[in-house]
Amino acid sequence: MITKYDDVMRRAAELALRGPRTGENPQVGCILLDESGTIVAEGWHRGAGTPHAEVDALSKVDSAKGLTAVVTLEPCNHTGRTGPCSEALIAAGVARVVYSLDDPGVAARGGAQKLTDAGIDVVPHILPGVGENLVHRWLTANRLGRPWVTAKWGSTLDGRVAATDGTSQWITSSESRSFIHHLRAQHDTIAVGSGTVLADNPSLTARTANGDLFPFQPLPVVIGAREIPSGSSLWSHPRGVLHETGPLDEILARLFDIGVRSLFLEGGPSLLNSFIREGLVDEYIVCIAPMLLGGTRTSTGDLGIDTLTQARKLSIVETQHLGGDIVVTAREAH
Ligand code: AOF
Ligand code: ZN
Repeated sequence: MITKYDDVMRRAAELALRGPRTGENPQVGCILLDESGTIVAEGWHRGAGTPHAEVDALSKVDSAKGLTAVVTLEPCNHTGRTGPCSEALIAAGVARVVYSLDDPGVAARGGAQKLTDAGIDVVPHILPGVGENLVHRWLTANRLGRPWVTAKWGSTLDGRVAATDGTSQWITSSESRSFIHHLRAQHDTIAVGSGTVLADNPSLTARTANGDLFPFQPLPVVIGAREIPSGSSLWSHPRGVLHETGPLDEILARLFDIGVRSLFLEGGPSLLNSFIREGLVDEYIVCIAPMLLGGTRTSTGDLGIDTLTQARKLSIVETQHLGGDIVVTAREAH
């Protein structure tokens, strides 16, 4: 169904993207309309502890009496780090609240009911796919009680990640690598196996093409029993480094408990394999280079799958051409 709020909701979703994709809170956008449907204020959420999108938009008008608020997420109904948006909207005197996605949070939900009880006209579920898509990672992480996991690798067209002698720099194009650095900066954490730290001495920073650090750096997490050597580049990472051992699901649950909502998994192959085997990967980013290597160094090993009916079925959500490579983004359906 097409409604008169669709375009404004799309604009609200664009505003939401101005906020950080990382951290504990969802990206939310809010627009205030006057009676003629003209935009009078735009707001968005800038991350946990800062004003919510609705409060940000309300702060930009002298009076919100009679206005319509268009929000990507149902206004919250709880006092967390900030006060309830439902009450802020009621106190400001808005006439109508239009939103896309219901807030699934046990504490936060109920804003729509509170607004309705206060006599405000509430229009829910406008372009629900837009609101859902915006916070898909946040919804998944909260539902599963573990961070959203994006696994990335670069391989040849025949699925090899290194030559037989182990050489692997560089299979993918510089454009693909620069895309990967942007992706790193969109995750709370970046994980590698302890063997990879020994083999590659990675710095795990998110950098521009000329080596400058992005403003946001994900926290490096090393997983596995081997010690991080004293000479490791990770010791000079601006965020420090976390070293975790034990079952992967327990590590992820611990990370969730300290506020981690997304993890970028960079390898190596055995850690990647374990994550996939245990069904702990939500999204795959695979950079495929126009090259053939043959040999035994394949992107994944034994996934515990014996027959085709047990295959992990994914859906491709995006494909891009980057500097001669094809970059495929695929998701697990869960
Ligand atoms: C909204 N507008 O812009 C956001 C909402 O601890 P707090 O106060 O920051 O609250 C975080 C929760 O509030 C979060 O889990 C989600 O349910 C909701 N986020 N709600 O009305 C916003 N960011
Ligand atoms: Zn709120």
